[in-house]
Amino acid sequence: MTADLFDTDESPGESRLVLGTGAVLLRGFARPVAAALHEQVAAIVRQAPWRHMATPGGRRMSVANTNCGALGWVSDARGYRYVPVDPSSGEPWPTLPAVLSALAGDAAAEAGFAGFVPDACLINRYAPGTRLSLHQDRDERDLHAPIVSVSLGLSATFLWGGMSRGDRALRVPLHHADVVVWGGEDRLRFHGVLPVPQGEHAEWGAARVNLTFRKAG
Ligand code: MD3
Ligand code: FE
Repeated sequence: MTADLFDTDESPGESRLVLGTGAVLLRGFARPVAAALHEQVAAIVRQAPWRHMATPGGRRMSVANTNCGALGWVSDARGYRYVPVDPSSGEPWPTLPAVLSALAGDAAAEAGFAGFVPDACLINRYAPGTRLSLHQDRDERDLHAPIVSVSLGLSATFLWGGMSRGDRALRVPLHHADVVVWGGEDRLRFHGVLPVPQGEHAEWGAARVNLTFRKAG
C-alpha cells in the first residue's frame, strides 16, 4: 500500500481504490454535493437532535448520532434495532433528502451495486478523541444489500478488519467527501474508527460526521 494512493487530501479530484472484492473507496465522490449535505444535515438535526444512545450494557455511546429515512438505528437496554419513530420525540425520523439518496445510489452503482435504494441513514458525529471500537454491522434484514458510507469534516483512520475480531485490521485514512461502498464478501467485516485527531474543519468545525446508508427493512 503506497502512501500516495491515499494522499489525495490536497487534490480536488476523485480517485477510486479497490479495498476488496465488494469494497470500493471513492475519494472525493461527495465533493460536488458537500455544501448541500451540510445544509441537509443541519435541517435533520433541527428535527431530530444529536443524542448519545445507551449501549445494551448501559454505557453512554461516545459517538453522537441521529437518523433520517423510513427507519433509524437505535441502541438501548433492549439491544440494537431499526425503528420508524425517533424515541426522543415520538415522531417519525426526518425523511431522507433526495440529495442524500441520490448520492448513495450513485456511489453504489459506481461500485457495481446498481439499484441500491436505502431506507435508513444513520448519521454519526465524532468529536475529537472519539473512537468507534471494532464491530460488525448485522442488524439489517438483508445482508446482501451494500452499505454506503460518506465521511464529512475532520479526517479519521478507519480500521478495516477481517471476518473475526482478532484478524489484523488495515488502516485506511478517510477524508472529507470520501465515500466507501461495502458489499458482497466484505459486508460482514469487522470495522471501526481510531480516535479522531483534534482539528477544525472549515464547514463542519471540530467534528467528523459520517453518513451510513443502508437497506435495513
Ligand atoms: C465495513 N460507522 O455506523 S462507516 C457504523 O465512520 C459504522 O461512523 C463508521 O461503522 C463511521 O456502523 C464506519 C463505514 C462502514 C460501515 C459499514 C461497514 C464500513 C463497513 C460494514 C461492513 C464493513
Ligand atoms: Fe459499522
